[in-house]
Amino acid sequence: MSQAPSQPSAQSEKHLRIAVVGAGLMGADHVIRIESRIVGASVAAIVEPDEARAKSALATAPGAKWFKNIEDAISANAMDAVLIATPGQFHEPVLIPAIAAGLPILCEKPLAPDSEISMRIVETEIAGGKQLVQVGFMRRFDAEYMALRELIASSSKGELLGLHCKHRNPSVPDSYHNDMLIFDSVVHEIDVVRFLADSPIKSVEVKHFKRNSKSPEGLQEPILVLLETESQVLATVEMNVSVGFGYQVKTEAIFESGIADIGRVGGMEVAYDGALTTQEHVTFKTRFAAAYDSQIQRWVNAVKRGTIDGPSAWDGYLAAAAVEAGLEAIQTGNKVAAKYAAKPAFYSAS
Ligand code: ISE
Repeated sequence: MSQAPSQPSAQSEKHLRIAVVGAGLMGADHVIRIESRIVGASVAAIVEPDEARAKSALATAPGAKWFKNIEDAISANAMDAVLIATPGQFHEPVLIPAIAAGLPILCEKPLAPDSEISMRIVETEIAGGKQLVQVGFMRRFDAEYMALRELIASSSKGELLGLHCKHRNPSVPDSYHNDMLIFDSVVHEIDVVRFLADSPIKSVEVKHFKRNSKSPEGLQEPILVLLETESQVLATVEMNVSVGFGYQVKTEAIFESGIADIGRVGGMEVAYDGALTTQEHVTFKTRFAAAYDSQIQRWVNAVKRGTIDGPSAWDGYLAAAAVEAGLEAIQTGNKVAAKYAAKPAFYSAS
């Protein structure tokens, strides 16, 4: 019997009006992304107290209105969903009113600076009775990370034994300090190692390589971070933020009967004058551009279905709790066990 083609629901046809909160480096990039590459959504509001930043973002989103704070944007009913792209310490004051208003939210990593604030966000979401928050751990949307996750889950090369992660930035601003190595940068590995190994981070230990004299004053790096999962997978993380030459994120997975390598991306290869050169990324904005696109498109589609499609507020809490262990580890030199609250039943399906 032939079936009539299924009609797109009114929900899926709906155009999503997004408020982007924070028009700094990441927020400005997301505004351009939503306006030029995301289907079914546009930027309806820029929430940014700084006028110069707001104006420059508005120039790339002509249909958007400018608000200085989230409360004004909510009162004006300016959006259907919120993308928070401010630094982590400014997330809670935006998340709480947005959750209270029942708005779906994509919140850039980290969810919050520590586990206590993250737990408050989790509790607010639970009190509202609906999962509204997705955390922007974009690596989970990178095609190679996804393929590696599938390879690990298939057990086709045997059990996963360990991971070697390399996270290199060309440089960091003078405002970047030692703790940021953990809560701003290694937090990505904290989430993605748990995602790949499908097991929570059990402990964190930090060692220092010989200091790079090119690092900003006071910054003790590169560092070697050892993450051990509850399933006993050991991950080594080289966190190196003054490499100068480019931006690299690579992972090698060690299996019982094989090795897999991801992140050997690069641009055009040129053979010339006795040398083979490949263009390297210099920023996460290009290295993970496709992952950001996919993350936001899938989030937009999920919001229209009334759900999320990616790491939850609970994943954000778990990362914050492991970051705390990492901060103690970098400050004391000890191996520190991560402490987690019990998972609320509210998140049991995710
Ligand atoms: C930055 O905040 C990011 O999230 C980047 O992905 C990371 O590579 C960088 O180290 C962080 O500072």
